[in-house]
Amino acid sequence: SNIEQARRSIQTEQHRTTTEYHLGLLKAKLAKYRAQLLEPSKSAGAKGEGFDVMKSGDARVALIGFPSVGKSTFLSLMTATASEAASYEFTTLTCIPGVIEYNGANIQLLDLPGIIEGASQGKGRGRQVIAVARTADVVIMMLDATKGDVQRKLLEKELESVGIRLNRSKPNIYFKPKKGGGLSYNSMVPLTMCSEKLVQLILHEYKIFNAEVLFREDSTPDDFIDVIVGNRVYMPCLYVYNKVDQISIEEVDRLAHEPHSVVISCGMKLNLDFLLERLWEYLALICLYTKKRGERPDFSDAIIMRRGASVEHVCHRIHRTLASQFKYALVWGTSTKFDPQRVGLTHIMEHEDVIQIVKK
Ligand SMILES: Nc1nc2c(ncn2[C@@H]2O[C@H](COP(=O)(O)OP(=O)(O)OP(=O)(O)O)[C@@H](O)[C@H]2O)c(=O)[nH]1
Ligand SMILES: [Mg+2]
Repeated sequence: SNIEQARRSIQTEQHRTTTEYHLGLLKAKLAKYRAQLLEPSKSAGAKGEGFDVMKSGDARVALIGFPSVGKSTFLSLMTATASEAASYEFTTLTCIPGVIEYNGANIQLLDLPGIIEGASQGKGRGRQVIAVARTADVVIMMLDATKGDVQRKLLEKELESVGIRLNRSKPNIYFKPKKGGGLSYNSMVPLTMCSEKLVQLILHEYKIFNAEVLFREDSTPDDFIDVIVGNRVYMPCLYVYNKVDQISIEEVDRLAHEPHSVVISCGMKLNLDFLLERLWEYLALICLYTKKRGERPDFSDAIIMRRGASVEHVCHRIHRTLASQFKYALVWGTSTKFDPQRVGLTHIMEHEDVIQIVKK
């Protein structure tokens, strides 16, 4: 009957919510346990926290992948650095930096040892590799196209478990622990996954009894845990399927259509230009050119900045005292309506804009 049906659906719903609820708590516990695991142990051998490679250039890209997928072959192809490549696994044992020059920018590319399942728990050199990955602006996850997308899922899990979030933005939750006053819980949208009770229990798990919480989107318990635990990194990632010379055209087509994916063959030098174009997008860099009054812009020497940089950022880049002497700037390019346009310090620059700064 209808009543029977309704009752059943309510029961299912109740079952679903309690299950979600327990799962939420369990996840909070697990996240706490993992965080403890990751804390550098005070005992011997704790010093190898990463491979000490100096950051250089305008951005850093880390090559992560299983052994023998072609990471070193790729580095040797794209940069002037040679990194030994061989058909046996674990050829690379340390971090080898190279530089890709693209659009006038120097992009540091790091070849790393292959990682294996369990890397996040310290298997192989996993921890060191992951420590380096956390310092990158973009991760290239290199995958063996002949192995389908199994490798991708495994590595995603490894990185996920150490707090690296790929191609996701930071949860839009305001969270502030307080000295007293209990829990203040608010949301700007209807929440379907985080009830006040669950939020409270998760916080108790972290011994937080006084806090201000404001959900600005319909977040999951996992998102909320991420915000409490902190130290998560949100990182753009390109999944690069190498060795497509070894698979069928249909399979190439399928892999190429996956989100954030690029297919290449280092062996046959296929699609490498396209990969660079995508990498540039993911790096979110812009090139700016400066111009002196009455002179032509200096197109030989680009200033490389992050997307979203303002005129003030540009001033700081040119000279530390320039912003304080700033009167106005003239900008030519896609960020302005007129060519040139007079702008102030807060104006946001765009790729290939030309700027002339006028001092007081
Ligand atoms: N068929 C084919 N083989 C490739 C391609 N790219 C690399 N290889 C081969 O794959 C093997 C492994 O390459 P490496 O560059 O050493 O791999 P790696 O990822 O650096 O490996 P580890 O350092 O052990 O982690 C070598 O024998 C390469 O010649 C490709 O596009 N196609
Ligand atoms: Mg290698």
